[in-house]
Amino acid sequence: MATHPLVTAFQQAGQGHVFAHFEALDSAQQAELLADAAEVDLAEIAELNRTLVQANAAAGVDLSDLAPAPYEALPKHGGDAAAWADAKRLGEEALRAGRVAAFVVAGGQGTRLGYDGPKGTYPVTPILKKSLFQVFAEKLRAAGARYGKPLHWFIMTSHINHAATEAFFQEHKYFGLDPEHVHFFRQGRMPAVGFDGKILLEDKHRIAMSPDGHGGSLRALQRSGALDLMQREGIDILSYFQVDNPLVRFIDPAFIGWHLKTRSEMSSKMVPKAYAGEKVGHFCTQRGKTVVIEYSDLPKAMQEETDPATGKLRFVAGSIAIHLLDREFIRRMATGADALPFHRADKKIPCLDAAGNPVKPEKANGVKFEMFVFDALPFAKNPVIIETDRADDFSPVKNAEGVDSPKTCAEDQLRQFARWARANGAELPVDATGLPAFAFEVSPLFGYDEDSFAASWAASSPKPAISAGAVLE
Ligand code: UD2
Repeated sequence: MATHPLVTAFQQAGQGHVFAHFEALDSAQQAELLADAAEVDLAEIAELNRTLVQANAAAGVDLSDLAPAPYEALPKHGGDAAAWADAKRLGEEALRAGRVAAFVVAGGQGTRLGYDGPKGTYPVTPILKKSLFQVFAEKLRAAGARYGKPLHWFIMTSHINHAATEAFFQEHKYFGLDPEHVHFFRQGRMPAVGFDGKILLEDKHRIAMSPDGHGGSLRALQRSGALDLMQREGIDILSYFQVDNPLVRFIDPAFIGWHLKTRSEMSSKMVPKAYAGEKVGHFCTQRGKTVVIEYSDLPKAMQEETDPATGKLRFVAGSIAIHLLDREFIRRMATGADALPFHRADKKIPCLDAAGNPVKPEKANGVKFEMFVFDALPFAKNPVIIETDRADDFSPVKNAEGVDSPKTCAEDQLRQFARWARANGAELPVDATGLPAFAFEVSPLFGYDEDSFAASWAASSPKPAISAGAVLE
């Protein structure tokens, strides 16, 4: 039998071992291995081996000439109230014109949470235990009704959770959304390599592949036809958020307005870091460009550095992974000369040894390659960063216990509900942190932000009773 061209290509690239067991596989397995192999860009892997694997992790991230990035402060912190009001008006106009779509990256594996299943299916609300996906879906429905334009929603999954994610939406009838407006697509994958640059096998018929990072979303948006769909529908702004954060205001008129009025191609929200070592990216400038330096890459001394005049943290602007991206900017990043760099992550990767026996490594034995979406910022024209209130935008579920856990997230939701209710005159006892004395829940369909809550509250007669276990719908 003639050698398959992929086998030849792998041999020529010094990766022939991938097919070491090929002859012993049955035809279905051979087809599986060939399909995996077809996904691998050998030239890209050779380049990454040269620049990231052989160059060693010590090559690291460029920290030269870093300075804190400027941002638009909230009016209560000295920002220009008239400019914020103007931005909000512009954003509302764009929403009424149907120019905005939502985009959640949900390809991650939720390993830290120890939850088996797509993370978006995780129950988060305090009383009804609605899933993350349901919370987002209802926010979207409510915003569509508010602005008189149903919104499109793009959901990026990975190979591991794609089918389960789609099934979850079908089972729940898309949470009342029009299925024609909900679009699932898979992100790309990258093979893992050993420290010697050799592609690792997960099994004799399987390459050890993993998701290519949330930065892979830019390529995947192009490849899946999402950008073309946006273009046909007259949508030019994509609102990007992460699946783990039910508080996120992904339909935020002021943010959209800032993006529009500064003619920004990619905009971001920041919160002042809660403490020096908080695990968020840091917005910085570097030789005239905006960059995000991940917490793991910024030396502790810089994370802790304070401004001598104010005593406050110098690199204070934390990235909470909420962005707006222009459609054509995404297309340029996905297809043009500008491309996101890959980051190296050393991991324990179960694989086969040279003899074909399974290995369960105790320490890191190889490298995974991932792209980060915020690495698009230095390529964007006029990137703008705006401040947001953490309490209004950010309380992720990442860990089973402790910080950023289901418990802290449920409490932050309760604080938000209580804040909205009290601002509209409800009598509700809260403690010094704003946490109400009992649990209740506000459906996003009643209110998903301050304004929508206030509108529903004003329209309610009599006013909803808020007591333990109450649900405002
Ligand atoms: C991310 C940011 C961090 C901060 C924080 C806020 C990075 C590297 N760090 O940290 O700066 O903003 O979030 O919560 O982004 N995902 C995919 N495909 C992948 C990998 C991830 O869709 O291949 C999704 C994942 O489903 C989740 C999001 O990206 O929605 C973030 O992933 P993470 O939990 O790995 O990010 P984390 O907490 O390290």
